[in-house]
Amino acid sequence: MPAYGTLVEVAAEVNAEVMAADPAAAQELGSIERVTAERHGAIRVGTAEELRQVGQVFAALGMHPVGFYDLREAAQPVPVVSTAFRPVDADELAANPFRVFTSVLATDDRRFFDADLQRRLEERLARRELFGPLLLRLAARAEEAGGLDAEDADAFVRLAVAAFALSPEPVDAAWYAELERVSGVAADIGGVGSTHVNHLTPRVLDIDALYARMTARGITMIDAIQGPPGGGAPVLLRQTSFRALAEPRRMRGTDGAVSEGALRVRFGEVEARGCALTPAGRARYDAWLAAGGSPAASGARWRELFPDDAAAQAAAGLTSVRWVPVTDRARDGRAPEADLGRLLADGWVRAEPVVYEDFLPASAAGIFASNLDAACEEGRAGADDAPAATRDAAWLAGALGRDVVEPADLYGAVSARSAAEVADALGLPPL
Ligand code: OOG
Ligand code: NI
Repeated sequence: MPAYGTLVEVAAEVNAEVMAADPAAAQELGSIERVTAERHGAIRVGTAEELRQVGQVFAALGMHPVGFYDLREAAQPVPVVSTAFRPVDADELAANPFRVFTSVLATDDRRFFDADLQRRLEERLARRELFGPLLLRLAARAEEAGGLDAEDADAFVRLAVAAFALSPEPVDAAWYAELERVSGVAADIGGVGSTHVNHLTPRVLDIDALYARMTARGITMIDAIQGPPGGGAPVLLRQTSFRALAEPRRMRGTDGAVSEGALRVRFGEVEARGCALTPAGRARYDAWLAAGGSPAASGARWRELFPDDAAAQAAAGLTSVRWVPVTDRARDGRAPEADLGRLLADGWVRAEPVVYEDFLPASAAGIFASNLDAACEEGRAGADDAPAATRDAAWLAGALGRDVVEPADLYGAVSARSAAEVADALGLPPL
């Protein structure tokens, strides 16, 4: 993919420099080995059935659907709802730090598709096969048995890789163009016969430095870094990307003739991860966003909401942390009090940040939008806003045939478990 090599190279360069400056600080949110290996990809599918199948493929790899993101509600609406497949356990994530942001097309969104287009789109989607029967059988067996023998594992990986690769099959040019007129995302999903990984994001320890360096190398990045502003102890997730570049693609004309064309469907993205937030912290972030918060515009307002310092963020109950008893606390004749804020202030416990492992709907919509021609995503001229069938977290779980994990529950459980261990260690009642 054009410019991908540069992105990975610059990310490695920045990470090496941040490590050299202060290895302990650089690794507060994960070992350099993990951060270097870490990637997230993204795919898009067209139907509930395709979503169920993709859930099966990822289940074979210990990756579970976490989170529900409704990008139809974004400031720049995109006709998809999404989840992310990832390991759930902290240990498994450390060993296998991979996620796949997965979106399914909302073919019933009347702002984009009229009834006739919806019908033709759904007919085409129903006819195609993204994942063959052997791949799905191997995936189901891997999930059930917790693995496959070497030969089957090789076959599984080979078939899965092929299912997510950009297809050499010619694209029906007229159909693609018709969809593209209402939504570039719809064209990318329903205008072709297969799915593909559209980006594969490395993790970087200083995203501002990366942004500047990519620009200096002549690669045009999107206007802004998405997510919270930089500076201070990092929270949640900051992301930026460069626009999809044209790649050669065979196109089939209405006369059946195949010619060389080009499509822009794969782009480069990079991310920096920070500390997860408690529900109270997340409410602050969402309110900041809703009030028009953007990294460029409202640094000052941000600083009122989020203290710069990680300990102050934790003491204010904004960040999800793992509470750890301090074993070498100097004796001062005082007894520990049964309150986490006091224990932190009095030096009985430390607060270790819990890495935010998920995504942000507004940022995701921003990444989607930055990769579409503005004219594409306007939807259908004169479209009414007839309510679409409900596509909420329950719909997603039903389509997948699997529970969708709520990210906040995972972060809350880590904090609660560590608080219980602290209470135990210090001989205190439950905290
Ligand atoms: C997914 C865009 C969102 C992220 O990291 O939030 C995304 C897509 O374009 O399919 O990748
Ligand atoms: Ni992404």
